[in-house]
Amino acid sequence: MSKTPLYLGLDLSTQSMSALVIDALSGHSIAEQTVNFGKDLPEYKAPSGFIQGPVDGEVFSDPCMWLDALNLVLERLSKKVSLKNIVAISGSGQQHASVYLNQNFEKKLLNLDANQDLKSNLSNCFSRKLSPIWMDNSTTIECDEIATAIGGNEQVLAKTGSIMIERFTGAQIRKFAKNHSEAYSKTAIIHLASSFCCSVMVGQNASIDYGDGAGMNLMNLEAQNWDDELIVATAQDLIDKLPLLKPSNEQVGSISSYFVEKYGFSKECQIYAFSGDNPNSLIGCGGASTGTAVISLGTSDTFFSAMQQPLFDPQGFGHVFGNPAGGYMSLICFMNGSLTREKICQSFNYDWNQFSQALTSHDSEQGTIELPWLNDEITPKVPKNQQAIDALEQAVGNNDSSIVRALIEGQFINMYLQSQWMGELINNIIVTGGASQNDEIVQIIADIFQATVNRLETPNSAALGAAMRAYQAHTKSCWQDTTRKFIHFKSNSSCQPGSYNIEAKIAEFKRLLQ
Ligand code: ADP
Ligand code: XUL
Repeated sequence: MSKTPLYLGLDLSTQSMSALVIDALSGHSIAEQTVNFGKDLPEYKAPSGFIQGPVDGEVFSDPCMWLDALNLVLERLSKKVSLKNIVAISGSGQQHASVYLNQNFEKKLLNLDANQDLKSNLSNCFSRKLSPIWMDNSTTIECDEIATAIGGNEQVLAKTGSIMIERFTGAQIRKFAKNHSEAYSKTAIIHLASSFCCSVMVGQNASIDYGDGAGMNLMNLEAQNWDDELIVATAQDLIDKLPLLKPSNEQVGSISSYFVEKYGFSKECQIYAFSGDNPNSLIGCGGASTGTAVISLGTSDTFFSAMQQPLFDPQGFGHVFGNPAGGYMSLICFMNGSLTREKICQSFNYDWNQFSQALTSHDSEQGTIELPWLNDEITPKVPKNQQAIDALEQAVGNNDSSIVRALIEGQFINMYLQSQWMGELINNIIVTGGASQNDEIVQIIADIFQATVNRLETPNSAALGAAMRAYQAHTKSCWQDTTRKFIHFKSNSSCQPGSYNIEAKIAEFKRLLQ
């Protein structure tokens, strides 16, 4: 077993919790473990990690499921790696999700009983049982109310880098405060998924970093602090319920004795601020400085890159977040990502190999495209497209698999069009996330963006980015050296663009929109 310094990155995503350990000498990952919420924790009845709420557009996850997953992933990891050699930890969380805790939380964190699991320790600390997550789009009314109070969405955009967005935490908090005022008043602290997980690891309330904090519609990007006007417009006494905002490389403290006793971590092991999955992926894909665009194909599809100065999307669909390496990052997020690809796959009763065959057996020159919105979309904001749903059903009936390519090209034509506000000439793209394992999807991306596309040794760039952030903060290395040390491309996986008539496809896409 290795005695060299090891760094751990945790990633609490929509569908799973993963842990990835990097070795500071070799610069490689030496262990990776994942707990899949649906498969490993079926008692939560959340096959993809979330459940729909009673009101249209509501989507929740159970924070106790996240705690169970943390126990399980560390237990599995402890069988592969000697955890006492881990010198520092950081982490990643799906963005925007919020966790509501009562006054017991802080006291309980100080005295976690290592003979019990985390859920049993913390079960009486929640003032809200379920956490609304990034897929929740039920807060249009609250978005309008807050924007009106601030003087319109232009003001909100200038302050926070995004117009009011349904899934962002501010509107979610307002809805809870309005509809469940008693439970809201019993809430002592509201964490993001990232800062919640960090608090548990360190045994005290942790701060929120600028990367994830920017996804709340509550942080003033320029001042890097809570925005007084937005806080007041969002909910009563909110400032008293929010953690502090801190840079992403903040040292939060030593690991809680719970993890020392239960899993054999060293008590010297340091915890650094956790951040959002996209900011972490930026780092874990080698995109700390400008010039590399990243496409993450997880539950959501996202497109992002580092930015020196904030530049805002005039249409209001894009966002500016804090870059954990300093400065900013741009981001656009698509709801019709992997779950839509799964729906297409399942409609034909295909596995991923058959899905890939369908993609390659129809050539793009001849084929048409379809609008890719089998579910409601947020970029752009459009309801699910009945024409596309009918076309898929008809194609399944006729056993016509050309629709698979038509829909996937539609997904990435939409991404191409929606990324134009960033104004960057993109020659190089890193593709990450679960679906980046699919060579045919990656080829379509290379063709549409006319860019070279590379992949990393691990598709779990959020966990890798978190581990790299722990290393960088702990050793105070520069980002260039950190990136050079830990970013390794998958060999023979570089994908070159083929010929593609982008103008004709865009014209067809726009015709379908009419
Ligand atoms: P998240 O981090 O949001 O939980 P992941 O990055 O782990 O998600 O990606 C999970 C998704 O990857 C699954 O929903 C699945 O649809 C997709 N996926 C896995 N393998 C393939 C493949 N070979 N082709 C296309 N999609 C895939
Ligand atoms: C980004 C977003 C998603 C989540 C889950 O704004 O909502 O990408 O971070 O991955």
